Amino acid sequence: MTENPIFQEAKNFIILQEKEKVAEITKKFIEDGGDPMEIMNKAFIPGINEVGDLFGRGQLFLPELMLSADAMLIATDLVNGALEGTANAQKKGGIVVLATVKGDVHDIGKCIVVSLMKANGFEVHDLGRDVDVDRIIEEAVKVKADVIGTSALLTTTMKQQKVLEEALKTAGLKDKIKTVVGGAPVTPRWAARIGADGYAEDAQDGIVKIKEMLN
Ligand code: B12
Repeated sequence: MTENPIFQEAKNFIILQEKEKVAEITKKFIEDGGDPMEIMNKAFIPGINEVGDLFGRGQLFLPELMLSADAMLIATDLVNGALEGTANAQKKGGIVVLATVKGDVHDIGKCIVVSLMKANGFEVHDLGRDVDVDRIIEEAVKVKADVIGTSALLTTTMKQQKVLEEALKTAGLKDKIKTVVGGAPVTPRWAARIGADGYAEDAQDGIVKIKEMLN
């Protein structure tokens, strides 16, 4: 089956930093009954990943990266809004605290995870980005979280996920609260090495892993 050409078009709008066109195409796709996660996974994420590759190779610079990120945030807001509309409050998925780790402002992926988890019936406490490990643990204890999920997009900030594991052990909470780690540079090997309970490749995988942990 050939892929819907709208995905290539939407991907290009992210790369070309076309904010209005991103908004238009996303709204139209959703209004026409399209699955919001499909346009996210098939168009916007590949688009922003390509921007990241171009930036990494020095073929695109920070101001352009920031404009593409703005376009991506518009898409994410629209997709997340549509996902929240599908939330099924009857399914009880467990209590999850989510944050992007300290020193890291990348939160597009984490926000997608937040919305998809809410849509799947989880009680989500989103602490935002650049969040200290102590703050994460404090909130997890306060809300009696089953799971802490952290996102890290920089090789330098991934280490905060290890700091979290160590702090949970020191506080005697390691066997009480499960952890799941994500973010582009994070791997299953890293998760195993630091003693995290799970690794998620994307938001959907995160839901699957957390459900497995809680069963
Ligand atoms: C957009 C972007 C930005 C935006 C972020 C805007 C925002 N509000 O998030 C801006 C412009 C601010 C930015 C800044 C910087 N960035 Co930047 N950025 C990116 C870019 C292009 C895309 C990231 C993204 O949003 N991806 C899309 C989302 C959907 O994917 P994701 O985050 O991986 O999330 C998915 C999964 O990983 C998973 N997931 C993620 N987290 C979690 C958590 C849980 C619990 C679960 C279950 C799942 C899960 O689910 C998500 C959905 O499927 C990446 C390139 C890349 N390929 O990652 C570079 C990249 C991460 N940035 C990079 C750099 C260097 C920077 C800067 C240092 C640049 C600078 N010189 O200032 C600063 C750092 C600022 C800081 N202190 O954090 C480098 C990092 C290199 C490295 N080795 O660490 C990258 C890889 C680009 C590159 N190729 O060089 N950036």
